[in-house]
Amino acid sequence: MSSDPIRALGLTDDPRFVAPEKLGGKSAGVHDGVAITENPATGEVLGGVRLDGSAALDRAINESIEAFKKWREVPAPARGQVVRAIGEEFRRVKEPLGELVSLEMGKIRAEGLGEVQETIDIADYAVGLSRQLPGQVFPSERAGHRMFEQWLPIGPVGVITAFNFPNAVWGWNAMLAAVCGDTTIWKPSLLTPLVAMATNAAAERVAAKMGHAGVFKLVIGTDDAVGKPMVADRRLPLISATGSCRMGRAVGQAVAARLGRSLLELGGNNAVIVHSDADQELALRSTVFGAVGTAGQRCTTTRRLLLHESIAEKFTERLVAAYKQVATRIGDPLKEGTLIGPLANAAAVEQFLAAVKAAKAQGGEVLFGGERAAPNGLKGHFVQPTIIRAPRSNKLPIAMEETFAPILYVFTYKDLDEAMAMHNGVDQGLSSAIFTESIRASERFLSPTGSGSDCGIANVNAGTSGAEIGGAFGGEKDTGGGRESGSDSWKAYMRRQTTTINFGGKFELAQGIRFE
Ligand code: UN1
Repeated sequence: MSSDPIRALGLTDDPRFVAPEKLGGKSAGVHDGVAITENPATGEVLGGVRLDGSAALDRAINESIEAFKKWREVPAPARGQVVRAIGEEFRRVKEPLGELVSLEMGKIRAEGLGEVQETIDIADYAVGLSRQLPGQVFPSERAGHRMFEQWLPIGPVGVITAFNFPNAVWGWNAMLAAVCGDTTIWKPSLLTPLVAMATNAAAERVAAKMGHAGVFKLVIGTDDAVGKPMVADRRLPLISATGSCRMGRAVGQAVAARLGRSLLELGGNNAVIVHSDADQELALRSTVFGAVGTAGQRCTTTRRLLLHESIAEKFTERLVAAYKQVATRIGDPLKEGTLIGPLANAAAVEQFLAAVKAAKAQGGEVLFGGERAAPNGLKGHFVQPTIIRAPRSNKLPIAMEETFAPILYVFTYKDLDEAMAMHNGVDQGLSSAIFTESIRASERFLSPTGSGSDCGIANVNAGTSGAEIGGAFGGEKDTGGGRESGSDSWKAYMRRQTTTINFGGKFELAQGIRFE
């Protein structure tokens, strides 16, 4: 680590920050209105953050509305220049911020830096978008009429994010919202408040310097004190939430009850199909990264592996050999050479162990891992990357669930119809991949009839995780249907207005109606 990122990012000067020595020896969690955050690799307390309550939320919403009224008056390309400067600021702090992501969340350094890069990328994307935000023009059926649509700022946006991408998922939302003319109010995970503070401060510092204070607000609090009232608040026309299906169901219902709009990016249960004719080396490397990268804590993590029966045995052997290699590289995420960091907290380890136990009880066979790990005696929340082979019947109910840990369930199929049925036979629909050299298998997977992959993301010869920002990101079914990041995801942050102008001056009705 180059330096102490908490200090380098100025967090020790933030009035909300409580130094570790002032926490009276308490461990991670919420105590007396303070969220204590730890390094999941060592269990060492990093500091505390004083929590906001519902009154602070209310104040933040009022201030955000005031900021919104001014921000929407700024021409979109000028808003883009502010986002451009924010992107530059993230370039400047990329190293300490990426290291803080590793320190507080536990992903390895390369991925921590990669996450900040994802925010920089979306900022760049948003700058270009600030000169577009294009509406369409339609031919009017009435003489002397012109019809078109325009996209307008929608208002302050509530953003709820998970611990696993504590910087970039805010970036996807906040950078697009900003060029769209919206302000954001961010409620981050209480497992990663320091990353949130540093991230929001970087954006707000730049915006304020350019005369636009208040565009980026951060409210750190519990679900009860902040999350629930935020979601229910009619002053926030859009709530964008990332997290578990359970959380999303609650958010979606609460927002729908007030007829608000929600953008949900929820759990995945992503599968890789390796067909008989696959490039096995490519499939292997992509599967290992997809399954053990970020210690299995991405919503895009590969959780199920569907192998054609003709290659299943050999491929599984190679996979186990690869896991043996990567398992020697579990450790401190900030240390050079580490490939697998810790899980988020003790509860995540318990969930991992419970899933392994359930899999065994259901006839699953642990081919590798399945236990806690303690690399170099580190006291953090480490587990072994784990491969579990489903029984011959392919019935393994635990594999229908998303366990946020590096467990890969392996199944075998006879033909592509069976593979597709297994592939689509889960509740979630985020990301998917097939490895094949055949155009038939690939087209079966991507079939334009919709009978192929039922996910929001479907890749051929590329794994399930690690999407670029340029495409729309999100999924179907219990994944929630939302799309963030690239393509036309920006439309979620604006309201559409269909406009007809009668420039001919004659009274004329559509559908040929006469009303004389
Ligand atoms: C998430 O896990 O919530 O595609 C986001 C990926 C990353 C984003 C993951 N670009 O794996």
